Amino acid sequence: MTKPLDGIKIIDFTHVQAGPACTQMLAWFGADVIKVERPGAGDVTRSQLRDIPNVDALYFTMLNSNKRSLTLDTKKPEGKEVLERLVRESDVLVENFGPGALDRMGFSWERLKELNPKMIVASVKGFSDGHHYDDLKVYENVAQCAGGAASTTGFWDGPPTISAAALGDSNTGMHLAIGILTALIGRAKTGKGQKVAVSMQDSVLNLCRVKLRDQQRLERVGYLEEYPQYPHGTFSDVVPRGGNAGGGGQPGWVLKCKGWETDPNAYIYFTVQGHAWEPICRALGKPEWINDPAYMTAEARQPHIFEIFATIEAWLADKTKFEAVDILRKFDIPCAPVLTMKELADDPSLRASGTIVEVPHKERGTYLTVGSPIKFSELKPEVTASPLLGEHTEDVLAGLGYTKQQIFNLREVKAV
Ligand code: CAO
Repeated sequence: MTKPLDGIKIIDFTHVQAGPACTQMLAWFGADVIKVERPGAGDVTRSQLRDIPNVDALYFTMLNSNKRSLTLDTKKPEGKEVLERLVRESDVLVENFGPGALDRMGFSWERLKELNPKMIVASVKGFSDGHHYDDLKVYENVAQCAGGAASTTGFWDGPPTISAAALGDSNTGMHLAIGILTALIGRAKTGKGQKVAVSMQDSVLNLCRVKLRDQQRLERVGYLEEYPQYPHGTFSDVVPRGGNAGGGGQPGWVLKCKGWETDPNAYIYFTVQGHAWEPICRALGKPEWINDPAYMTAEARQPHIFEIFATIEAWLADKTKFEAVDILRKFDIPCAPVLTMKELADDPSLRASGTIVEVPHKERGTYLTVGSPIKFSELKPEVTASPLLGEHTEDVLAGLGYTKQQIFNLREVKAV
């Protein structure tokens, strides 16, 4: 089956998570992604958090599937020459080095454009160009703090809190993938490449859009009625942390189910959707609330919202999270069990849809990973193993026209 990105050659100069998540997705969709790694070491995640000695760590294998690996020392003249040849033949170069590293290597945007005017050069940095922090190196949690996620996550009486979801890393990679695909479509019209840049701060902030909404509402009216601080608590002049509040027009909370005393994940998320009030009352055995003026409108309910949640928790006390959702779904109530990584890994629906996949690997045996979350009618992305360090060096060099002797010479000077 031909894939939409067949024929697109990508130089994957990425490491850790933000860049690799982007190029992995493009590889699933058919691009030839050549991961360029430093000889002898490679991407640092190959050896970070290893669970098997001397074997590529899951951190690496789960972010670099479907790629080829070329080892290349791009600080050596011989390595630079290889990279130049590769640039001339490729469509996209993706990088997420620290600020200025690519320029110091001799591959500025101007130089890359000179080598290949059709080249799309895509970068992830912590902060956008010209930002007063644009010299900073950035990791996930730094970005979550700089992008507004941390100040708005957690409970009001606790410190700013980091999300486990990779809002700074993989999220930025996804933004970059959209940028690259847009630039490819643009190039098909103009014949010209371009520079695509995404900062981690901007990508986090983009997902915190609703919190900037709330900041402006707060400044205008002085309170936010969907936050637990309303109506009894106090608001300052900044968006507070709202615990597990719904955050939109529908109040919601994480509620205890049977077994919560011993199982830290025996919870469901319950949403009190306005138009589902009647079914909620029926499901809870509280028909008297349906037409009670103290409960019948969203506005009337807000001052009692924690009393309502306590009533729901009393109803949940003899039901597991799965039993509860099975009852509530019949009443069309938006809710879900709080699922653990173990439950997700074993979920038959996720296995069947290809969202959780088992991948055979030359050295690890089989490992689990998250497959494409994007589903197509005409494409079923297949996930293949991440490459071993330098596994495709000879192939790639031969494809660039290097003879066996030249490859030997490159090895001798440790350029590959
Ligand atoms: N051959 C020769 N040199 C290479 C090379 C290769 N194949 N690949 C990388 N290098 C060199 C770079 O040129 C750079 O050299 P100089 O600093 O001497 O110019 C050096 O390796 C270090 O690169 P780096 O700054 O990217 O690496 P780091 O470990 O110090 O920092 C990180 C890591 C992630 C903090 C930084 O890359 C960064 O801020 N990236 C942008 C933001 C980002 O993507 N962060 C998310 C990472 S996922 O959590």
